[in-house]
Amino acid sequence: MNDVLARLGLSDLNPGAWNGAAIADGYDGEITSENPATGEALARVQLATRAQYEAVVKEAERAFREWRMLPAPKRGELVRQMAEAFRAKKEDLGALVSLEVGKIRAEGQGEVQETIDIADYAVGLSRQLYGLSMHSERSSHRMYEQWHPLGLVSVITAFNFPNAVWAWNAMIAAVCGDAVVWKPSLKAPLTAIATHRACEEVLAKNGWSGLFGLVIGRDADVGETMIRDPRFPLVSATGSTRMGRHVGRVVADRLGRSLLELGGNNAIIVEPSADLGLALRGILFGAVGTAGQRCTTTRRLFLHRSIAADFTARLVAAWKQVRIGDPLAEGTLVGPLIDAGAVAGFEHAVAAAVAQGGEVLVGGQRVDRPGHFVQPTIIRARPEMPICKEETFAPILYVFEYSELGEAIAAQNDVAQGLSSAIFTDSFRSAETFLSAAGSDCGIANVNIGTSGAEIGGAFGGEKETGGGREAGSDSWKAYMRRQTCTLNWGRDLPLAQGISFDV
Ligand code: UN1
Repeated sequence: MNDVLARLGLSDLNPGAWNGAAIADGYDGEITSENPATGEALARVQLATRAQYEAVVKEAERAFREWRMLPAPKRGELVRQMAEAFRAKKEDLGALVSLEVGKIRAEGQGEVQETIDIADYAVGLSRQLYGLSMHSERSSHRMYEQWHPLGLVSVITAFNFPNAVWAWNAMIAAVCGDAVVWKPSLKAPLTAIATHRACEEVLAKNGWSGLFGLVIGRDADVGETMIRDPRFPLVSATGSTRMGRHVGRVVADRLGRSLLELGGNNAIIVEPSADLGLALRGILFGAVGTAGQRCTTTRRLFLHRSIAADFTARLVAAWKQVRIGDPLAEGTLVGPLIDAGAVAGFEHAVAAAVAQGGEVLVGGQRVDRPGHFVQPTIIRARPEMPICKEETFAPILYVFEYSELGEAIAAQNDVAQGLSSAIFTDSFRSAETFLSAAGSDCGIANVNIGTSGAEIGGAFGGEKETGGGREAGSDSWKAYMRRQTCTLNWGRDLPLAQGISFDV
């Protein structure tokens, strides 16, 4: 077994249900986690049964009843220790992310750094869960609102951020006083177990357990049970729009809350005034980074007609230099896609683009080596082509020309998704137009920065089919708490609001 896995406490065969310790009571088949760069098996995981799911949730309920009464800054102290644990394990955990989902070393390490950042952020937040106080219209009355822990939070994550997206939710939920049950992607179960264990060591050292449950199981079984389970007032799900639409419906039907972070179809507009060197770097990281498998990946590029030909040639030259290969090797910029299905999705999209009138300028092929590698691809296209309106989780960039900024913004917005967007310009007027209410309709809008790689301090998420949820920084914490409006009468009368008199 790989040393990294062993150091993180993983075995050849790992249980799939955890709440503190593993819950060893049968299993429902097993899966093998493979390295997408080589196709080699890393380790196996036993899938959780419904009985194990039940045990994990029961334990989370028990933990919640105590955790919610621990003062928030004390909860923050445990999260501070978790941040320290992630710092100590950053190298190994980042390497495991690279091994399991194929991120290059810098991005695997960067993902764990994102977890450390949100944990640090949550520590400070634990002293800032502020409610407002209002002036009552009644004399000798005081009115204010307070935020209480919400309860059990279910977190469903995708393969592409197998560590940080859980942390966005769990670190915030923990300081808010909630217990969390995590259902990770079956494509990244080992990272989930290692992440869970890092936090559990901290909890155990402090005499706590049960706060973070982990259930690795099938969508149709454990996943369905979880989203229907009324013990979860909040379901936070990251993944495809198709998945989110289903989760949203099911949770809405029981009047639960869902926090959805779904597909993106992110665009960059490049104006003639832009610093084109800067734009090139932003587009390269956005379109090629993580092999095009971020929800913030740049998928569409609008180039002003006056710069399109020259700038496209520069892009193509840069794309040709990108080193594809072993994600952990020095100098690699592009690792593999997650699996054979993703490669088929890439090939389908390239074929569809060509059939719809697109022209492949560079890339377009799978790479002939073991693992699931494809070439970063640029396709000259028209924004209205149906394939350009879809999110394909692969490094394909569709390039368009435009004449007027208004036309580019309208076309950028003319897709179902609304996650991230950017403009490269040195024109103050263009930047402000892009950021105005009539500008980008996305949850994230950047100027002279690409679409991906957001910091945790801002609220992360998007509009339309992206699902409307906001995670990570700003006031996203409010989704994990329940608001209570309290009015106190310290007088000797009972005046009624709205001046109503109601006496016998
Ligand atoms: C995702 O792809 O689901 O902004 C999250 C970014 C990262 C998070 C991406 N900080 O690209």
